[in-house]
Amino acid sequence: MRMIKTFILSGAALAMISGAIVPHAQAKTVKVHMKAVETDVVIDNKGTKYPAWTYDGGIPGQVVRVKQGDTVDFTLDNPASNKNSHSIDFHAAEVDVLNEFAAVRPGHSKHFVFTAKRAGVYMYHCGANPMVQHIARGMYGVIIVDPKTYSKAYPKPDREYVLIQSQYFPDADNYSAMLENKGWTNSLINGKIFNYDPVHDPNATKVLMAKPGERVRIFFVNANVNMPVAFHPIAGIWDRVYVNGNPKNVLYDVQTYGVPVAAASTFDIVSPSDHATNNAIVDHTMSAALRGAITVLMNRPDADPKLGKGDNILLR
Ligand SMILES: [Cu+2]
Repeated sequence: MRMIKTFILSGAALAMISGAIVPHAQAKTVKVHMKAVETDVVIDNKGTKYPAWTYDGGIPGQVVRVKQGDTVDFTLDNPASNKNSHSIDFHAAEVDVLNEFAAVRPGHSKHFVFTAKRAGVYMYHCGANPMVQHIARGMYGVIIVDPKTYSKAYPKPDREYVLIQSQYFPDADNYSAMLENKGWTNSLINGKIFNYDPVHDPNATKVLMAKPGERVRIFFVNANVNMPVAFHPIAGIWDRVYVNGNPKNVLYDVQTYGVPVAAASTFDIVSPSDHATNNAIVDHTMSAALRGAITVLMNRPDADPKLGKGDNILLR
């Protein structure tokens, strides 16, 4: 009896302690709101405009981030000012394609709830007809479902960045060309050609930064409509690749990892700690790399301390 009492007491004490020291141990409900916006956006570093379809007016849409077990309470508004129906398809949701993911007509809204049961990094996108055009014109983003805790297999990184790649079709109305994979002229990274590459585009002003030796974690989404990605860090080696972003699916010491269309994975890179270096993170598929899919990661002691931290992981 005495032993049972002690056991119960220590159980309660443990629960209290673990509640205090393990952040986000309890599942939450996270409200997410998006608005479909048909608008011109700038798709390169010199200001070229493109008639995009977007979530909330930008490409890509907002980063949605929850913990494994959290519930997402989601609303999509499609204002009456839009010409087209739009929808959302969260790859992290296990629901009914004909219900939750159904198209929403202009002037209507859609609300649904799902629980993010499986840790990982997932694409979301518009699935309204014709889907190829809704994705190619910019309606995509990422939902990160963090595992409940960090671990030896999935250590806490020093910096985090989101990179989402897509194909750019300047002829925005020609969806049959998109289906045939014809007429794409460039690759976009987070919505812009050579977004973070001042080496190949003198108009580029942004790069990713870290300090030498830091563990940099990249959440990568292939939002191309037809092209797989050969994801490679030039002058580096992926220390770990988490397939689909799940800590259970870990690969070590990988040069290039293939990311199919509509897939996402998580990539850790650790640069030499004793001197400054640079990496060029590319889709090694030449038709993509040389037309926009190169991102510079600078590893230097004076790296901007704000980059790759907190909400600053998708650099706009
Ligand atoms: Cu759409």
